Amino acid sequence: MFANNGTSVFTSPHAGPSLDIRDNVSYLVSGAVVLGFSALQYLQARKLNVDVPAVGPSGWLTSYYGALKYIMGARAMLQEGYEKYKTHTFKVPEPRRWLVVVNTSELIDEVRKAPDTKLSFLEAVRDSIASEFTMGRLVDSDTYHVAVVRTQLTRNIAALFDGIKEEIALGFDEGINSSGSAWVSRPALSTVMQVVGRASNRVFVGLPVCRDKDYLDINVRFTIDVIKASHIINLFPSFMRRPVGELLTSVPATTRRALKHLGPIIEFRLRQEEEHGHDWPGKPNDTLQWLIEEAPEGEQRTVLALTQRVLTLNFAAIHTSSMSFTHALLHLAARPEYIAPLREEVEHVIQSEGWTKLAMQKMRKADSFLKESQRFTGIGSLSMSRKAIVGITLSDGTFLPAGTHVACNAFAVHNDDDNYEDAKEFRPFRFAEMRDESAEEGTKHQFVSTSNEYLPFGHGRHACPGRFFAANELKAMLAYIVLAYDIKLPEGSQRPKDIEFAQALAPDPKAHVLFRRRQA
Ligand code: HEM
Ligand SMILES: *[C@@H]1O[C@H](CO)[C@@H](O)[C@H](O)[C@H]1NC(C)=O
Ligand SMILES: *[C@@H]1O[C@H](CO)[C@@H](O)[C@H](O)[C@H]1NC(C)=O
Ligand SMILES: CC(=O)N[C@H]1CO[C@H](CO)[C@@H](O)[C@@H]1O
Repeated sequence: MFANNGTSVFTSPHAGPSLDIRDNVSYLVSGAVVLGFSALQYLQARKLNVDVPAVGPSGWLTSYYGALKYIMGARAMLQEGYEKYKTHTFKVPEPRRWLVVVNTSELIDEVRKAPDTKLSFLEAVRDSIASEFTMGRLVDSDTYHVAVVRTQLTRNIAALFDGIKEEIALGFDEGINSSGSAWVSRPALSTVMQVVGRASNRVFVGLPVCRDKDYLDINVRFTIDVIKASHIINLFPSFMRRPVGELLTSVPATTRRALKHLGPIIEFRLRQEEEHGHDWPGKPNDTLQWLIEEAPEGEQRTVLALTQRVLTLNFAAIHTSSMSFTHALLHLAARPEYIAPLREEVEHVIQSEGWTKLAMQKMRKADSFLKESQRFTGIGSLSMSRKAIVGITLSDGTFLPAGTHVACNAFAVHNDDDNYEDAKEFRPFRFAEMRDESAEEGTKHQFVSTSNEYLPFGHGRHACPGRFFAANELKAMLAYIVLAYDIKLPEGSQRPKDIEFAQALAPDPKAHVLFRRRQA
């Protein structure tokens, strides 16, 4: 049906002035075809039903109204399910499918412990972001970067800390760009995103590219490209997804832009290794280098594969860390009484330890502040999304047919008074207080520790491998801000309402914070 018009259905957006009636007709025809296909996809996906109570309307058609409600207010529906079906598993209507949500601690354990051959992390990712076509086949088929983040990156945080700190200080100073004692108003999220982008890429790819505006812009954009692309790709049946991904999304163009920056660097490093062997002189200490060294021989050791893998790391790191930090920054600006105790701790620790990883470890109040912020306003209301590969029966008797998506009710678990005293209150130092109780509690309530009651980084086998890096980076950011700046919200305003979109909870991207060089 596309044949008579060749590829012009796809390429005509770039064809410029030659747009004519025929193009318009082909737009209409292809639009109708897409609609037809996507309607089929949607209706079929909903046919896979799980026999547990539903939150919201559960009729085959009315559940689509439920899905709309879910997109605009997932937290309320997740809380409703949590309260209504105390010990039960329940389901909520995502636009494309029913999502089964488990509540009890035992069931969270079951999800955490289930092998990937039964409840698959990767298959859930594939269904949500179409990774084969967005991250690329090479990254999708071999996720060795996860091990590189877990081991090499985590082990080298101390060695790389000076660079991280330098990037954070320069990033904030340039982004805030205040002079004298004047307050300046800056958009919180985009200011933070620049800092996170620079600091993360200092350890991903090093200087000077980690400061390149275009390179940073590409990496910030890539995440958005991928999410948008996945919505488009997922409208189509499997056999059309590759061409759709290539022709109708901006992922290929963004990847090409990234290749311009990383291509020459990767080529140089591959050549050095060929000529001088494994320990070539001047070999950098960064994630790209570890990725090169760990890459299986063959197509993974190519410029394209390595570039796509660096983009994938940025996908996992930048928006997550930036949104998490912005949530915390807005909490702090709204509650200036917590600036003094944080400052006192940071000054004290830096005085004895300098700007080091060890110092970050000793900043318990800062650690607690960031942890509480993620408990109170995590960036996702769900955690540990998995897809059942085979039919499995949970210990509460729930049968999940093969293909079912299941997740844990992070938001509700975090807001349960049984799990946290006065759970509905933001108490920034609650974890520091718990840690002071005993040595065991001391490790249990660190920012990076996960549990059935603390799910922002997931829990178990797939718990975020980047969280050790993220915790150090975010703490250094918080420490730098309180040491170098005074902050507050614009006069007379409150912490802007967070933005909910399905399970995502983002700080308002328009929210501004006022900064000035620290006065006292
Ligand atoms: C505050 C910032 C971050 C948050 C809230 C976060 C959260 C998460 C969550 C919830 C998961 C899925 C866990 C599961 O389903 O069990 C995950 C996985 C992952 N994260 Fe993070 N993350 C953050 C920062 C980072 C950073 C900085 C990196 C890289 C340096 C990173 C790399 C990854 C990777 C590679 C995975 C996939 C793990 C796997 O395939 O097993 N994340 N993250
Ligand atoms: C890289 O870091 C390790 C420690 O993690 C250190 O031993 C090594 O000397 C560093 N190499 C370079 C080139 O800085
Ligand atoms: C920083 O502020 C000064 C004036 O206060 C302005 O001239 C300059 O363009 C700003 N720099 C950036 C990068 O925005
Ligand atoms: C809010 C709520 O009722 N949560 C329940 C989730 O399931 C556990 C285990 O059955 C209950 O103890 C919680 O009360």
